[in-house]
Amino acid sequence: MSVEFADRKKTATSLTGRVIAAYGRHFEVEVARGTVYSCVVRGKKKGVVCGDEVEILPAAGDQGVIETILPRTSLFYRSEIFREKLIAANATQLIFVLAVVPSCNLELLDRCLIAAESQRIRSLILLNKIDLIEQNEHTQVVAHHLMSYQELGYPVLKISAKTSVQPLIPLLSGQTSLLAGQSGVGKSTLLNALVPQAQQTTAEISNALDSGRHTTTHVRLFHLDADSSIIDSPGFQEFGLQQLDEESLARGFIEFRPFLGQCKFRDCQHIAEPGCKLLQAAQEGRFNSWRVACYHKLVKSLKKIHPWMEASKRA
Ligand SMILES: Nc1nc2c(ncn2[C@@H]2O[C@H](COP(=O)(O)OP(=O)(O)OP(=O)(O)O)[C@@H](O)[C@H]2O)c(=O)[nH]1
Ligand SMILES: [Mg+2]
Ligand SMILES: [Zn+2]
Repeated sequence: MSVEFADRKKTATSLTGRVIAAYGRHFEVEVARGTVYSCVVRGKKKGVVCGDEVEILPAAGDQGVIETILPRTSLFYRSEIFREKLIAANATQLIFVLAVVPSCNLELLDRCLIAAESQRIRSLILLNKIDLIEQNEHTQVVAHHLMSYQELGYPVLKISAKTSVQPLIPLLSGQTSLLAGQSGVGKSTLLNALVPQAQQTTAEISNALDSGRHTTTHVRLFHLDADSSIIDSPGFQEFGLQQLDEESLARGFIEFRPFLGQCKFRDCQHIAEPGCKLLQAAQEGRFNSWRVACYHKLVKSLKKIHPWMEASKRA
């Protein structure tokens, strides 16, 4: 995605900072550790997101105006047909959090891994609330299933945020990590255990609905040390990938990559085409069948979006 209004000239009085919180049209921008400006964006332009490096023009007191978004190294976002939701910029690592309760949605996991791959963000899978696993047979199956992701190269960690986050700490060093996942899986609880002064609000899940209560409503970044930070984000129930074309979608499945570009037809979608090397590899049992099924479901769900639709999503 292009960075908007990056053409503005830097003025002598402008400051460079990082967006540490995004509240709709208001943003907190940290220009030095502990020095935070409350900012709006100049004009009607939008698209500023937590984690963005920006140039601001200070105004009265601790107020400021965001003038420029500096180039991003990554942008993690989801996109449904009529709506795009930017989540965080410049994250280097996605921590996809699942939990014993509420029940895991594994399609969300695949979708988030694909979105992260498309932005060259590395991913870590974290199964939380492991203290409850004895009571839950379904998650015992899921935990076993997650080991296949470890074989693909994604680290899988099983922890209890309520007991100890110690195993997670070495994996955060030098990274800007983004906590993402369904509501109620314990993202903010993990955050509070890692950054006790954060005091993010957490809430009991609804057992009746088997879901969280959407407690976190805004994206916010916290420092772990001089080189590492971590971002808490609101839980989601769905994760659209309309921003991706068929090729990026296939590349999002890392195990498919060695077979891409070798099919008989250059525009092969790997559904039922003759001479498809990916389908041949699938038939030879080289992939997990549910990943192939997930790819087919996603590629068929991609809708052709007209340019006017794309523009209206961001207006
Ligand atoms: N038993 C147990 N409960 C946990 C653990 N981690 C979190 N919880 C509980 O799970 C509930 C939801 O936790 P939150 O941290 O609010 O979940 P969240 O992912 O931030 O949810 P949203 O902000 O809605 O996206 C709270 O009642 C937590 O106390 C854990 O490791 N074990
Ligand atoms: Mg939360
Ligand atoms: Zn093919």
